[in-house]
Amino acid sequence: MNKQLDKTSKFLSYILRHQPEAIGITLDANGWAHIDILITHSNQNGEFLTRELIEEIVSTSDKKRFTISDDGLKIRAAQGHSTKQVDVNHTEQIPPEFLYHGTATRFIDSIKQQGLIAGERHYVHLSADEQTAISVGKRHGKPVVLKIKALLMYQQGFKFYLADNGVWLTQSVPIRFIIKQD
Ligand code: HQG
Repeated sequence: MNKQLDKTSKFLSYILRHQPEAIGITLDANGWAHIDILITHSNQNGEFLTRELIEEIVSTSDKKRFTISDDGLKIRAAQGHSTKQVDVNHTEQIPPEFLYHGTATRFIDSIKQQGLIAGERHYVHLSADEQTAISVGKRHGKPVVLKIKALLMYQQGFKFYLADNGVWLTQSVPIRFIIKQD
């Protein structure tokens, strides 16, 4: 992804996940923003944005971060929200036996005490493969992959959701379901 696309993608993540009010827009309960309003308000706030730029970001995003609605009028972040404006109706799904969470070594002591917590975001993020978890963990420091007994959690009443882009979400992961990978 080139520099302009990367910068605009980060801007869209910021607006659609965390601070829509920064450019004076609101998201609906499912996280959707009207593309026309998003473009107008972005440009009014000094952030260059066009329909073409949005479409290029959506189609080239490595993690498929954004979804455009079927009618082409709206856009939302697939997952990762912290804004209280939204409560995305993610698809509830039975997870595979194991899912993976990438974190950094510096968080391990705290995770051993508390389990995995969502923190600022609405959910703990999990992936179906270890490689993705390693790259997520690297964002925070030296990566560690935690293997999560997801199916057992589900069988014990924990809910799992699959976001539009394949990221698995759950509210928290108690310590007893975490296996540390070496
Ligand atoms: C850690 C990216 C201490 C947790 C990725 C993580 C993902 C604890 C950090 C998405 C803890 C939160 C989300 C505890 C959890 N004590 N630390 N009890 N429980 N943590 O960024 O999962 O590139 O909010 O391990 O691909 O890293 O932005 O979550 O290290 O899908 O599109 O607290 O963001 O996508 O960090 O990443 P984050 P995350 P994008």
